[in-house]
Amino acid sequence: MSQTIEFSVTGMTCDHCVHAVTTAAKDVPGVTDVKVSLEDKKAIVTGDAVDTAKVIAAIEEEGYEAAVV
Ligand code: 9UX
Repeated sequence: MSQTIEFSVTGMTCDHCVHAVTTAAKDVPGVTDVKVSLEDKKAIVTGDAVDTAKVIAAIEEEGYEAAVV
């Protein structure tokens, strides 16, 4: 079943940051869609059986802080 998970993401200051976070989250198994908002400091991740810890780890590997909202 498809799920949508909201993450807070801190440290993004430009569109390149948004792109880095988006591509990192999209590489996590099960993720089908990622919408990152620089203004809201959020990442909305959609997918099936998504491991939230893996999403957070992928985002933090890029140098940003993430947490499930
Ligand atoms: Mo967003 Mo950066 O730039 O070095 S990717 S601030």
